[in-house]
Amino acid sequence: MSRFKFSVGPWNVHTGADSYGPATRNDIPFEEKVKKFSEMGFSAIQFHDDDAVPNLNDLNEEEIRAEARKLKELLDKYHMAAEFVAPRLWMDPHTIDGGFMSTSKEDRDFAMWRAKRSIDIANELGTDMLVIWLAREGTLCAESKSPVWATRQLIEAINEMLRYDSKIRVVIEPKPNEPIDRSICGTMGHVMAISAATIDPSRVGGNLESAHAILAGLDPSHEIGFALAMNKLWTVHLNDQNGIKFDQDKSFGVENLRQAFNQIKVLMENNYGSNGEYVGLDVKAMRTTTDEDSYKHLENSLKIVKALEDKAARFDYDFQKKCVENRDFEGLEMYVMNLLMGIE
Ligand code: 3MF
Ligand code: MG
Ligand code: MG
Repeated sequence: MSRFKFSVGPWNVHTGADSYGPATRNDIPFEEKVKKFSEMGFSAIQFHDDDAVPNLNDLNEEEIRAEARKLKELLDKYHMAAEFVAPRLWMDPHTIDGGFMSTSKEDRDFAMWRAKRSIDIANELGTDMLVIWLAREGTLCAESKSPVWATRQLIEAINEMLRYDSKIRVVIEPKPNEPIDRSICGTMGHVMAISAATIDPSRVGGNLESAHAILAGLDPSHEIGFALAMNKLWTVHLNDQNGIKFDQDKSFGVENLRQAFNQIKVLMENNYGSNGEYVGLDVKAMRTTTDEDSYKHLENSLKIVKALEDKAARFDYDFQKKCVENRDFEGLEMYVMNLLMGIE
């Protein structure tokens, strides 16, 4: 049993297509995924706007709300909540050079239209969380836009979302690069600064993804801790990543076990989840994974989270205190290795 409630996005179960090759698995219908997620013990689903309402660009505002209401009925049928809605701003021809900080006014208006529709969908699905992953917000060519202007554009865009809906909470998912070269908002520190600069910092927080922290050269457990210290860790995307390269979204803990342990430990020490927060997974199956194993990476990640919860629950804080008093960090480190690996 876990102390956490878990959430997952439908994109976690995917066909295996990547930039270099086509699908290696069959597509699974959305309702089948929801049913399976609920059987696996997830309590909430994360949505992109067009996961929730496909083809929303072709619909008017009322039609979009009506489609979202139908989705809510489907979620209710499986006793699943919606955790958040995120505008998928990186796929559209309007956003090839970014959305909120595109140099084209028409593209910026399009991005804001999608953000507002995402808020409408969130309202219909019964969640107050809008996640923004700023995929293409930054520069491909360093001289193509001023980073000062781009940063202020982002703040103003968030202000407009906050003004549009007095209850919505904007949750930024920072990432230093990919697909954009130089991101404007790469770490939790950036998220806190952006939050503080908006008209309502109490409604702007963060979503820490383990892989994104590693891509920034940081330890995800410290990024989590930093956001927790600011009371701004409103969701997480647990996964793993082998060093600073393309975003891999590996199963949680399979590359960096000690960092994974420390992520769970810091979440537990700070009672993460006590205000209704979910532990979200953002993991991808490998290209070689078969159709039958389409959900294996999620099952594995859940098992690893739970195993690390057990390890963290056994962490001996008295021993740690003694080690710290004596500055015996060699001893403390080996204690952790023993806890994780059974070696003394
Ligand atoms: C990319 C991501 C995204 C976001 C998702 C929700 C596909 O690196 O992590 O997952 O998490 O779009 O904002
Ligand atoms: Mg990612
Ligand atoms: Mg993510």
